Amino acid sequence: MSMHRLGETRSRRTPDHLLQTPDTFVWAPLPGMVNAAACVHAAPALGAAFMQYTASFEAGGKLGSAVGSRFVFVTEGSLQFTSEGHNATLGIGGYCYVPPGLAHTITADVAARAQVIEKTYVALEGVATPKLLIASEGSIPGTPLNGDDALQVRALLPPDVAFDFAVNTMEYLPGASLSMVEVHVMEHGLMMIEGEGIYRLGDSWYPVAKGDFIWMGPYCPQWFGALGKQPAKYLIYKDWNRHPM
Ligand code: UGY
Ligand code: MN
Repeated sequence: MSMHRLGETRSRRTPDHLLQTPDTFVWAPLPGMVNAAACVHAAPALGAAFMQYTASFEAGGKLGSAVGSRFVFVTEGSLQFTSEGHNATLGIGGYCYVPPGLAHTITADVAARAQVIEKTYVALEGVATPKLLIASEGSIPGTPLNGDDALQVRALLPPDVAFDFAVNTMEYLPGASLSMVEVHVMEHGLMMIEGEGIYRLGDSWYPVAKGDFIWMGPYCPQWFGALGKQPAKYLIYKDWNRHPM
């Protein structure tokens, strides 16, 4: 590390957003983890109504049990998912939604990393809890956002009101941007998984790149424009399908 970088970081925390860059990640095992560690990016301590962490596994690593429902998206290596009657290998871009209370194990035969989202499930009267879902981002067709072919959205969970959150990927060709500054009640957890760009959060503009995490609280003004020569892509969580009252 060169001396002039000491004491500096792009990470920022304000009341309505967090930019957490990899140089500031601190790792610790969560209960039940074996040969694995978590960097917790979003949790109630931050003001978030969900939890998101990067799980880093050594070969032979394992997650502990989930708090509420769990969504896992593999970014490096591969993971083995097992529950009664189900066995699946999740490669890069592979993901699973595990309903609350479903006993399961998630293990790594090789070193791996994943984004993990956990949330206390909010039931809707007369609506059954979602079932286990295992899929891969590559099998989800992209939809242009607001008719802009340079910005493709992939909804990783089906449009079913049973799900109380959404997770999408958003892929921007270099130069593509959101067509508006969004200000909305939903909060976001966002992991940059490819490329780079500029994120506006509140009244600040941040250069961001693959590996950076962002939390946006309710009503945090937000806008992104992609830079660089490769597409920029992020994985984004939002609370969804539930009444704000
Ligand atoms: O779904 C969203 O709210 C998304 N368009 N937000 C964002 O990219 N910051
Ligand atoms: Mn948004």
